[in-house]
Amino acid sequence: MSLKLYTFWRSSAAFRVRIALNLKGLSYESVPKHLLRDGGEQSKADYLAVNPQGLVPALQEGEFLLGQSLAICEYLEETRPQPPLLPGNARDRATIRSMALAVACDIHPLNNLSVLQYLRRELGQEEAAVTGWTCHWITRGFVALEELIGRHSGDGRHCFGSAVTLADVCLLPQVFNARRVQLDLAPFPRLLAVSRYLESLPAFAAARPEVQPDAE
Ligand SMILES: N[C@@H](CCC(=O)N[C@@H](CS)C(=O)NCC(=O)O)C(=O)O
Repeated sequence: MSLKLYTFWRSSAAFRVRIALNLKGLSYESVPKHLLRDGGEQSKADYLAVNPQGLVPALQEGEFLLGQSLAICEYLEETRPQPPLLPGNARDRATIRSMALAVACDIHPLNNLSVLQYLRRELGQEEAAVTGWTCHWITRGFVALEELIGRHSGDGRHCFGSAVTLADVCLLPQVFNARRVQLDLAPFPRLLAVSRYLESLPAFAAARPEVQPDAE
C-alpha cells in the first residue's frame, strides 16, 4: 500500500521520518503543510482531520493515519524490519531509544515553533531571549548525548554501535536545528563527527530540508 507523508521541509520531526523511509528504501508521496503560511496549515481543519495534534509529520497508509515521528519510525520498523533501526538485544534497543528520546522528548519539544511563538507572543520575549532559550535546551541535551556517544558508539561514526540506528535518525535533524540558531558545536566533537558521517549517507542527504520539494 502506498505511503503519504505530511511534512514541512524545515521540520526536524518530519526530517527524522524522511530519513527512516529512505533508509528502508520506501517511496512515498510528500504532502507539504506550510507551518507559517496563512496562520499555519497544520492548524487547519483538513489537517486536523489527519492529525488532531496539528503537528507534522503524519504518515498515511490507506485508511491508517499516524502522528508522532517516533511512533511512525517504530511502525516502519515493525512492518519493514530491514535494515533495522533498532538492532541488537533488549539492552541495545533500550539504549538506542534512550538516545533518540533524549532528542525527541527533552530537546526538540522546547524548540518547537508553537513553544517559541508562545515565548514571543504571550510572554513578550525578545528574539535574543528566544534564541538563548533554544540554545540552552539544545546545549543541555547535547552535553548528555556527547557523553552517551562516547560510551556507546562503536566506531565514532554512529551514536550506537557501528551501524545507523534510530538514535542517528534523531540526532542529525537536531544538529540542523542547532545550526539554524548558530549554536557553537565545537564543545561536542563526538557528536560532530557522527553528524558529519551521517550527512554523507545518501538516505540522510536525500532527507535534508533544502532538497525537499517544498523547500524555499
Ligand atoms: N513529538 C512530535 C513533534 C512534532 C512537532 O513538534 N512538529 C513541529 C515541526 S518540527 C510542528 O509541527 N510544529 C507546528 C506547531 O508547533 O504549530 C513528533 O515527534 O512528531
